Amino acid sequence: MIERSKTVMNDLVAAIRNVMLKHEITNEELRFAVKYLKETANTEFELELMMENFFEITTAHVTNNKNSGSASNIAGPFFLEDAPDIGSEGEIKTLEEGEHLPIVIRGQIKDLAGKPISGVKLDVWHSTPRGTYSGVHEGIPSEYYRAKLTTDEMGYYKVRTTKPVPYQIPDNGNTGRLLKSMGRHAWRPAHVHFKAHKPGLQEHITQVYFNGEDYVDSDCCEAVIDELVIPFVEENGEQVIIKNFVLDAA
Ligand code: MBD
Ligand code: FE
Repeated sequence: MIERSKTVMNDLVAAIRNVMLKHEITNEELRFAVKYLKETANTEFELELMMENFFEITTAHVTNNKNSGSASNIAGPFFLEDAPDIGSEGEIKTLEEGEHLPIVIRGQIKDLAGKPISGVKLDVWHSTPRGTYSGVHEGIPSEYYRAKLTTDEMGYYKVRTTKPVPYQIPDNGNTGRLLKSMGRHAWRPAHVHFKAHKPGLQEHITQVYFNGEDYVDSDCCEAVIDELVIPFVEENGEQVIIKNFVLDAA
């Protein structure tokens, strides 16, 4: 731990000092930054959001550089334990009100040797058709828009739900304001989150994005990875996203 800190923190301080010198940061600007960070930390969820927005994708890239399975991606702030268990195939509870497009997400989970893996617990969660998250934002109980699947004996899973929409990070908070001051917007493209785990395998956190949609090329979290941008295919009149997984060993 101390060795790690010696290496990393000395580098980090040096990197920040280089930026300060390059841009001739004044003491007033340093004080402003400290005040901004303090305010961020004193606002519930805001420091977490800021760090996830700017740096979580980098830890995903570190993981992906070491692994040979499918690409990991950021978790974001809205995973909840204890989503409804629906077996290998089922429906996510959705609210039928308003505009919503029914979709199917299905796929197969294999190990690095190409062998299907049964009994993988696969959490799936995503926004409502209004761009909010259940159990987090007002008015949607947590058993909606989330489910825990378990792959069948051939590693398959299949879930019916509604299509999520782009998500806007609160633009009146310190993360949204910082993004704006950087000339960037606070939107994420529509996405579906996944977390796969089974003893003996690495826990795998990822997302999928939809081919050709808004903000896929300008995600405020810069988290879109080509491999995770998936086209809809039509199967029996249904709009289907096929997301397969290859999981690395623990
Ligand atoms: C989200 O839904 C999300 O996925 C991330 C990474 C950040 C904020 C909201
Ligand atoms: Fe999200």
